[in-house]
Amino acid sequence: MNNQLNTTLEWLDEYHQGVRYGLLGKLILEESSTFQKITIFESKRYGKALLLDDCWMTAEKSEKYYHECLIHPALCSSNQIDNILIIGGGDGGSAKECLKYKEVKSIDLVEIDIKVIELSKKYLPTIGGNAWSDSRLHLQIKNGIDWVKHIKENSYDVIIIDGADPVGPAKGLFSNSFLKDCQRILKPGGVLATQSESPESFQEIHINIVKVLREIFDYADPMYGSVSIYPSGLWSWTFASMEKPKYMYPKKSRVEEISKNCQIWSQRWQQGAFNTIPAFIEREFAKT
Ligand code: SPD
Repeated sequence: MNNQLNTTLEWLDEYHQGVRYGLLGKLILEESSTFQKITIFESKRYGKALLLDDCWMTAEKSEKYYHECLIHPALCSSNQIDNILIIGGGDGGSAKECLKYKEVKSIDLVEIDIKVIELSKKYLPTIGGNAWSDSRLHLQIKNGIDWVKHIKENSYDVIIIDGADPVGPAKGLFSNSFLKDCQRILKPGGVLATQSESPESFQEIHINIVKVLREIFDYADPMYGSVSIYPSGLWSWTFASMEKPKYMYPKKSRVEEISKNCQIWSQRWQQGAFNTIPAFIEREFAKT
C-alpha cells in the first residue's frame, strides 16, 4: 500500500493504444485492493477523480456526462421502475441518478470492490450525493456475475451495468453468459442499460457488445455522447429490451419530473444521441 500526498502539480495520464489522456493536478492516494489499483487524483479542470488500474473512471465535475446518459434513457422508459439492479457503480453516480425518481423503491447495487465504495464516499462524496444515506439503496459487496446467476427470473424492472473496461474484474460484464442471465432476471417491459465503450478507441469491443445484446434481446441500440476524460472522448451506452425498443420512448410524466434535474440528458439530447451512430459502425451492424 502506498499512501502519499503530493503538493506539486503533475500530469496523470491514461495510456491507450499510443495515445495519452491526461489531467493536471495532484496525486491524493494510490493503493491496491484485492481486485485492482485504485487512484484518487485532484485535477484542476474536473475536480477529484477516480482511476482503476490507471484508467479514468469518473471525476466530480464531469461525471454527469456519463451517469445521466447511462441512467435516464432506461429509467424514463421502462414499464415500471420499482426494483433496480446496478452492477458495478461503486462511485455512487448511477445510484444518485436512479434515486432522482420518486417511483424507485429499491436498488441493489452490487459492487465487487468495497474499497471503491469507501474511497468514493471519502474523496468523491458529491458523485454519490445523498444516495449513500437513502434507505432505498442496498449495497451488496459481491461479484455481479455470481449475483445475476442466482437471482430468479423476472426480478428487476431495470438493470444497469456500470463497469470498467473489459480487462480485470469487469471483463465478465461483457460476456454472453452474464448478459443472458441479465435478460432472464429482467421483467417483461424492462430495460437493460450498459456502458459500451468507445466506437473509436475500443471499436471491436463496442461492436461486439451491441451484436451480443442483439442476439440475446429482441432490441438493442447504442447511443453516443462525449465523456472528455475517457479514451477518444467519444463514448457509448447501449440499451436493450424485449418486444419493443422501449428505451426509444421515454414516458412524458417521467421526462417532466427528471429533465429539470439534469445538466446533460434531455429527451431531445437522447433523440440526437441515438442518431449519431458513426456510418461505418452502422454498416458493421448490418452485416450478418
Ligand atoms: N474507460 C472507462 C470506462 C469506465 C466506465 N465506467 C465508469 C464508472 C463510473 N461510474
